[in-house]
Amino acid sequence: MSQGIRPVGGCVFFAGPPVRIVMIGKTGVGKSAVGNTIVNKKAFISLESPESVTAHCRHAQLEGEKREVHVVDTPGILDTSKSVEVVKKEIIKCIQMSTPGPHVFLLVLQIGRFTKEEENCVDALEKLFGPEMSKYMIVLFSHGDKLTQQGTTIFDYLRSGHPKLTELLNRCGNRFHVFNNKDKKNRKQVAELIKKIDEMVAANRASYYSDDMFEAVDRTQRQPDKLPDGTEDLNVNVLSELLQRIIQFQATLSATTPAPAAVYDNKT
Ligand SMILES: Nc1nc2c(ncn2[C@@H]2O[C@H](COP(=O)(O)OP(=O)(O)OP(=O)(O)O)[C@@H](O)[C@H]2O)c(=O)[nH]1
Ligand SMILES: [Mg+2]
Repeated sequence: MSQGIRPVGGCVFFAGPPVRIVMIGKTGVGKSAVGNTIVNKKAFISLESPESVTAHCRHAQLEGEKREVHVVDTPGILDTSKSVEVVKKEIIKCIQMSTPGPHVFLLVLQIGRFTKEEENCVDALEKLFGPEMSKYMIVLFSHGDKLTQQGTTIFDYLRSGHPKLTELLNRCGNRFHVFNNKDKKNRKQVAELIKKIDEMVAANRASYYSDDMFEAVDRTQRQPDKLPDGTEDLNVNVLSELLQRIIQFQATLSATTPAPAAVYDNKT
């Protein structure tokens, strides 16, 4: 076997540089479960609940592997019910926990569920994190077991799916992956995800995601004791830029897609 490659749980897990993953998605889609599957332990609380389970960003790391894989779990910021203040605090924490910047944003969608907010979420997320963000996004479908139960494939699901879902995938460079978070022993699904992340990172010239605001927040937030709130040292301009971005982000999420233009009969 070549150096740096070794079998894990019956599959091949590639050694390589550290990878930082940030999970994004609506409440209840399975973000924390995806994080647990990646780090191979119960690092994040994952529960069936109509309420938000994850209230604050958390970090966990894959252990016992040659490769450093960091995961940042976030609350459901795609829910428009979250206040600007809550989103602000969590975005600051998320930036700090993924410093100097994430290699990938995993946009978690649940098989069988696609909401209005999710339709607009790439545009919205670009307003929040910056226009380059979609180059660093991979769509991660949770509940892959539903496909197996229905005897169908992800390709059938996407073909027969909402046109807006196809559009969303296009915006993310058609990068997607499926997880069955109930199949804990399946490390192959994780190895395949890491491979897709590596391919995307290579296409992004080995860089991680950052932008001016990200860097500004990161610079002032390096000290771990700043975690609980973390806004006190932020430059007023950076804070006001962040607030503006969150307002635009939420407005885009809740915007309804314009109906096709009405056809007027001008014969009268
Ligand atoms: N069958 C099945 N259930 C899943 C899968 N992924 C997640 N779930 C379940 O979905 C429910 C919600 O999962 P969470 O991980 O808590 O979802 P979340 O997105 O972190 O939710 P919030 O923290 O509230 O935003 C839990 O009961 C999970 O067990 C999956 O792949 N298959
Ligand atoms: Mg959660």
